[in-house]
Amino acid sequence: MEQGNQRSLLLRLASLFPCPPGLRLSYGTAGFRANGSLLKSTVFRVGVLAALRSLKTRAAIGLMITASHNPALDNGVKIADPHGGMMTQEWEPFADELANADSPDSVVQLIFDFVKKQDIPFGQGQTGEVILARDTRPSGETLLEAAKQGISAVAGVVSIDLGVLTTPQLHWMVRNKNKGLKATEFDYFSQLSDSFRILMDLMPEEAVDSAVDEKLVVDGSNGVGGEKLKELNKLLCGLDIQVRNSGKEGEGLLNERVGADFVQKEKVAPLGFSPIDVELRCASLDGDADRIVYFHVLPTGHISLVDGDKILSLFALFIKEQLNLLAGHPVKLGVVQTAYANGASTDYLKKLGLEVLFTKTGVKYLHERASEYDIGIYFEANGHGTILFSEEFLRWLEVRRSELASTKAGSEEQKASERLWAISSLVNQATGDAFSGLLLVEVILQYKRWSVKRWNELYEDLPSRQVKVKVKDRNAVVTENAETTVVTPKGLQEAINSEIAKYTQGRSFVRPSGTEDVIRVYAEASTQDAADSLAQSVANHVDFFLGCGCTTSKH
Ligand code: G16
Repeated sequence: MEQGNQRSLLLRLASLFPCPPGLRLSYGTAGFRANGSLLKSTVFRVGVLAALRSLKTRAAIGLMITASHNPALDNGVKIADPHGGMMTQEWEPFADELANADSPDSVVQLIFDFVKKQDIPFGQGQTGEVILARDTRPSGETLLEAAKQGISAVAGVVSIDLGVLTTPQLHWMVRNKNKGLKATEFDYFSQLSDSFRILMDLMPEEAVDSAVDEKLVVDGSNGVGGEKLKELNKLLCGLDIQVRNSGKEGEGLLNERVGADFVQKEKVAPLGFSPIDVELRCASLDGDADRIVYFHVLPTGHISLVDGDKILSLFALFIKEQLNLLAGHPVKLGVVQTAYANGASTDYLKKLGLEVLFTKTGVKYLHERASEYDIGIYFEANGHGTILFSEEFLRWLEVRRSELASTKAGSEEQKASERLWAISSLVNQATGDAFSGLLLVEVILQYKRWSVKRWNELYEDLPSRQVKVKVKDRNAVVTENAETTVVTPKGLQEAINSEIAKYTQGRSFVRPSGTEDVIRVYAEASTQDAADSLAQSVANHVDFFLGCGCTTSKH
């Protein structure tokens, strides 16, 4: 298409999606998020951006409509790059400018300037492809249509609408498609269930004979995860998952007192779970099924939470055990956490002899650091994480597997090589995935014949509390040192330090959320009362420094 025609097509379509007056958005921790009714122009523009990214990378790009753990009326949009991970951070400033441009003319001008700067083969006969999906939010369908319009505004790029998917499914499909591998939803379910079966088949006999006698029940957060998990369950051998809060009519609202975010932050059982469930092994997904936490219900109705840190610890322990059985390769194994990681988990991982790195909040940061290892395990305490295997390590493992299959078949060493291979195929290599995380947890608990209670005893969490503070401008808080030190406003960090000093084992930090319009406060101390009180005093300082006299709410 000629440049003049391309310009007028963009202008015409951009004019159909005016930006609501005063709307200012930032790409944030995981894409743009706001009330769904405000997002049509943003999603249209992100559609254009995804199409340009496809032209630039000459590969398929993913576009997901979701606001994950946010309330049902919110929505959001994020982009998956060709490798299946989050969009390169280099394009985030352009995404921000584009989303906030105040007129169709400025949208078009920004696009043409960016195309020139990035040397994107735009209007030169180059073709591209954007794969779209959405979660179950009421505004999802309309926003997906806006994204398609944005993609259609870029000549040569087509959209492929995959309808309702979990976020990790879409990331997995983008990665597989660009690697020339099978990439349908059925392929996704098959890969997970096949590798799960291989791991179950490699189970030591004593473990098979004494299966853990707890039923697994999963809270689907009334989102996309519940129904999809039921589909996966049909293909599983050796595990039967019951799903509650699957989002069917009458079961409640998306993320409303249910789901991984609620359970992890509030430390209470989701709706639909009660003391009669004491004998069950329970897990919660979040709204788009990229996070998972476990818990078990206590007779008092409280829960004992097994968060992302404990999932990370379980995975690290098991991978290390398998590597110890496998001679011949100095494997660089490392773990990545954020400041939210419970101090006790970091101590535990270090005692296991592991290198522990810290990054800012956001899987895009953790994923990047974890990919520097042969095997890199990353998890946020909120249950978002995965295990990454480097291509080089997998090449080595493939050779070693076949050597061991012919020289030491049936040995523990040979089985360890097969287990690691199966784990690399089970665990989503593109992003954190509640389903693959759940299946690996289930395998390991079965290998070890551990109940959730026994797993929880790996180490004792330091009591902690999270609160959020509504302020006038959350961007007024700037942090450094992986979000553990406030740089501005001046004086706030000193105030936090003086509170921390009052508590045994006290630790606290504050940061602006990238998905909600709040400042998050985290505190840890030697007792729950002390952690609660530290969190509250720090929240009061935040309120004072950022001065809006607004409410502070739990979690
Ligand atoms: C997203 C990110 C996570 C992050 C979470 C909360 O999760 O992918 O890495 O931990 O937001 O971020 P913040 O504290 O900045 O609001 P999700 O599951 O909501 O997509």
